[in-house]
Amino acid sequence: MAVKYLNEAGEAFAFAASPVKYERCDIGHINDTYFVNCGEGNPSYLLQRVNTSIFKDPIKLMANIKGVTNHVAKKIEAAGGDTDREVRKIVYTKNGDDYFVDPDGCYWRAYLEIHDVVSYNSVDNPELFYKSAVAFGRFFNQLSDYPADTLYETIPNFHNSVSRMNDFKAAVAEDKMGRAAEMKKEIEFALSKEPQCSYILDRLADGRCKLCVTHNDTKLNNVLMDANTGEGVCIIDLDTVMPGSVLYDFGDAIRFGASSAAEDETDLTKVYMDLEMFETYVRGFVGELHDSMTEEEILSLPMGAYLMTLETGIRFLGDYLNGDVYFHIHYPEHNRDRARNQLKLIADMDEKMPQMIEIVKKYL
Ligand code: GN1
Ligand code: MG
Repeated sequence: MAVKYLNEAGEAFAFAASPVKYERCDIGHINDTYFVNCGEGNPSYLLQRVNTSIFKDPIKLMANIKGVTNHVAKKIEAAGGDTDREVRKIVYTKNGDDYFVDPDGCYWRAYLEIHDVVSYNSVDNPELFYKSAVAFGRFFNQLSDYPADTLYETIPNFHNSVSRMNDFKAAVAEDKMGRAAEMKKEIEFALSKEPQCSYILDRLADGRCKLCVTHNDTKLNNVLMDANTGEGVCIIDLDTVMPGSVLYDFGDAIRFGASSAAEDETDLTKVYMDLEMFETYVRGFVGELHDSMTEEEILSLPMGAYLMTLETGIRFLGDYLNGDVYFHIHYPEHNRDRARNQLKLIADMDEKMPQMIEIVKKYL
């Protein structure tokens, strides 16, 4: 069922023509997203209702996105690229605003849709995964001179694994839905990883790792790839661009794309860290960023992958315990299954950590 005021929102934006069809996109876990068709011969668009229980200040959120996309567009222009294709292009309302507020107070925004691209929820082709690593590395480079202090923190402590663990412990203690007993084994396993949680924060605090502008949500499906050549075209989902560590961006990409299975695969025998994919990503990512990364950052890449997986695992599990209030779910036990999947990946990385470290050493 379409969300309320979808049509009103569609009419509010300065599209080339009135929308003729809306199609819901079910990939993201947070916002409500629609593809907007404006009829034969017209561009198509993406219309999103922002989840303001998560992004509390949508005006500042859009200010971030405007700043970041303008900055990236200048880099693309300077390189002779296509700014309609290689960066998200904000579409303004007929009043010239970058968002529309519906009568219920919900915030909507729109982007120009990009054609002849695909995005993947999983890949088994190392070459494609390599290209996604190059694309995220390039994006990171494009933002390396972005004034980080002008960025609003859209979700405070987003990749602070220590505070994520504390939130998880609170969810376990509260056990709002009475689901903790069923998840006892998983909860104990997750809690046993608490000592590792400060690994990145410790290194940011003493300067072994640097604070940079990062994307913070580098899932494979957040890079649009050319449908013919497979080259990375555009990095999307800029809601969490904030100061962070390169380990966050590397780590999140690995937990999603170097896993042998989808994030919600329930047959856990199919879920493991694919070391060939891991190395492929290291090659692409470090290849782009070698000059801007410290030796400690390169050596810490495996722990980046480990902590981003742990974080996502305890966020899914915490949300299951809290009654599924954060992530969109497609069936009642979806968060439980996602959590089990991420924790299986952690258990596998516990075994493969020595090999992961050997791999990154080759790229120092
Ligand atoms: C959410 O909405 P989406 O799918 O881009 C989440 C990420 C998680 C991811 C897990 C703002 O991202 O942090 O890693 O789900 N985004 C937010 O798939 O919480
Ligand atoms: Mg997102």
